[in-house]
Amino acid sequence: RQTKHLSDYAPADYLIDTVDLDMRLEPKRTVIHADLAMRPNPQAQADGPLALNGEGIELLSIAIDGKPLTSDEYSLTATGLTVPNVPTAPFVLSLETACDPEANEALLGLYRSNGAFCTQCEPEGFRRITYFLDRPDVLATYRVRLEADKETNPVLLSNGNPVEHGDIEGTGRHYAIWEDPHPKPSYLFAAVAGDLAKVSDSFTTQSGREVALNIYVEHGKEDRCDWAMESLKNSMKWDEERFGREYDLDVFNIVAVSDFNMGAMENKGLNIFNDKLVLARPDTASDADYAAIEGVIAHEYFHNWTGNRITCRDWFQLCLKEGLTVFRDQEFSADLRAGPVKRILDVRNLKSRQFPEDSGPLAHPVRPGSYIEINNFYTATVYEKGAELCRMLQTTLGRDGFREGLDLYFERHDGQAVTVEDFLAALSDATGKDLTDFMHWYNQAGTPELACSLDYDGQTKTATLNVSQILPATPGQPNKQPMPIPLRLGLLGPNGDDLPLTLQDGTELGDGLLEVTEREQSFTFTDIPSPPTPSVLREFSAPVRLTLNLDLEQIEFLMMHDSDAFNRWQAAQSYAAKLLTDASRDRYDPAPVKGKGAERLAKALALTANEQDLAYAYRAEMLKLPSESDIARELARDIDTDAIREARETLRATIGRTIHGDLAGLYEELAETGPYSPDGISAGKRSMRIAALDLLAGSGMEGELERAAAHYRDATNMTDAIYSLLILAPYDHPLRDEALEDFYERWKDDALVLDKWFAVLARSPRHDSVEIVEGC
Ligand code: BAL
Ligand code: ZN
Repeated sequence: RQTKHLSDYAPADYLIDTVDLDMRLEPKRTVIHADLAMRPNPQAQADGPLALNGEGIELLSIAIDGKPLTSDEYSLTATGLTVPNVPTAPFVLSLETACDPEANEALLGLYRSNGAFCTQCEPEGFRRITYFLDRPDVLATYRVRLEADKETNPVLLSNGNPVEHGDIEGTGRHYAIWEDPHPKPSYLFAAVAGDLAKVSDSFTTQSGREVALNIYVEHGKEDRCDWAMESLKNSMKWDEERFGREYDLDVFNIVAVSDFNMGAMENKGLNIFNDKLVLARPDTASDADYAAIEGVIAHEYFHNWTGNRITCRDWFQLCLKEGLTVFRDQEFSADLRAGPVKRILDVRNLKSRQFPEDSGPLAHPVRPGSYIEINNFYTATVYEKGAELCRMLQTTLGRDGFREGLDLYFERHDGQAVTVEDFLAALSDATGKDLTDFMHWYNQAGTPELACSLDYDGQTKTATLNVSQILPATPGQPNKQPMPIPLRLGLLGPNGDDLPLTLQDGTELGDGLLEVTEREQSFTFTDIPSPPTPSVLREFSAPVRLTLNLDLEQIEFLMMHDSDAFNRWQAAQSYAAKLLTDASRDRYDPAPVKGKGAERLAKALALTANEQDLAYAYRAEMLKLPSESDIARELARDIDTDAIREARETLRATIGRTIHGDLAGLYEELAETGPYSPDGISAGKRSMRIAALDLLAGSGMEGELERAAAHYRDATNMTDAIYSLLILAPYDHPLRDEALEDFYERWKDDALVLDKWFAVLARSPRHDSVEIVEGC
């Protein structure tokens, strides 16, 4: 395979305006007839051969404008079909091809999942269905006729709106015709056929159009679709309210299948999901599953505008749709649940998955300049860092400016395949903000380090924040340009309140937002009566590694007073991380995790946990210690995993014992009373109660393991069951064996739920996990 370069991009020589597909579905030999209305691309000099992509398919016939081509009028290879001479005027290319869905184990193109026909075409799967210009900048409208055995495939679905269906007399077969009026690239094509159950609802758009909503699942799973449906309706409403985006077809279909390479896929009007991201019932899915379903349903739905209506010119621009759509789904979940908690979870995810990618041998820019295999670029950098770039743009332009920019982007580029430059140009043109240097964020790999320090001058009553950005070398990029970094700052006065921020030139920073643009930069604030405590990178305003030397007392102060919820949580994490790294650097030293510092941390946590004004979900996050891998990352080298584990267990015990009364009180107070509800507030209460339970169990005090076991036994939902099981799993105790066995016996016939049991064992530090799995 050859390396592809962004700089080599050239428009396609030919365009395809309409696609008429007739798919005769058979498990072992599906025959597909395609009529492609083509013409030379006026943007290219198209007097050369027509070269189409194709893989793993058999060509049965080929004709141009109804005239069959002889074998010397075209040539075939393992990856495509070339026709040297085609008309210069518009023409119809007719192709008949065959493929074997049952033998298709790549799960790309047309394949079988649990007896149903299913497709996956992103990024380059359509070429396994027919010969095609399988690239995202060739947009066509599609008319699709599906034909299959009626008994085994009563459901026949494709993109767009249904226009016709009927039986084919005397054959036991039937057909359905779908039309998608919106031009789309081939990667958004989808077809599904099978014997599936349907759960239906409807949504009325802001302009009063009625949209039929359907979720198709395996028979017997209909009672697990309510949450996905509710999430879909919430997504449709939110996108109208927040971004003015309305749905544009008469029907929106979701199909859940068990064999699926990606989590889900945004095919126009026919999203296909891995069933674990659709199916949920209180006894089978945890709150985290509910939140994931909500987020992914939203993500795929939001692609309808960011990805489908406006798509990518080429696969180098993948972040254009993925980063922006992840950003949109993050904002959606933050609006529906405790916002700061969503931010905390997203940053945790970024730091644990994307930062290592960005500092390792596979580091690549959010928009790569070259690739060998595009399938390897569905990465945390493209998705999660890509979302952070959109967030920085929103922070820099302000929420209203960002919305105006997006409005212009949608208006200007609807129905087009565009680039990151087009996106930034729309944001810039709408707001007047020069975003030229922002392209560095898209083109330069690696996580910038932002080294900050604060100097206070008692004479002039000024405080100066010194910032330097260090841009580490990454493969192929030894030297880098400084990045524009939105840096949100607060300075806390002695009572913990934010001080007004006035720069030396008189500029008042109401929102504390600084724009760092140079390698080294200083910002001096006036009228600062006494040395302040700095709260830097509030809301995690840029995806950077911050270094700022604060002592434990300052960190504790932030932990108690910071008005920025993210940094307040960050302070609690930093405090615990400092104790844990001190205890596990070189060799295990219990002093830091048993001593005064640990007790102070415990007491500060108890105060926060009891703060009634804070959301339960947020208080729960405050109570959670950094994970063992967080500490390993913090230590960076000479990692002793046993020492880290021991340090963490000891700190957990110290906290559990020091604030035992508070934790036990909270645990009792939050006992579930009503029926299960997956909403953010109810989930937050459960999360808080489980966080308390975890510290109580970790205390090693009498009766606490029994409390965890009772929590498991009394659980009326999966959240309580699985988290108490997770708490019990490391202990060598009959209560743990009982709970594990009970869970297995209850769920051994439900693959999705049993996966959770395996995950509990996999996460347990005990050495007998493999034996247990082998024994079942
Ligand atoms: N486009 C691939 C699946 C997703 O990111 O939505
Ligand atoms: Zn996506």
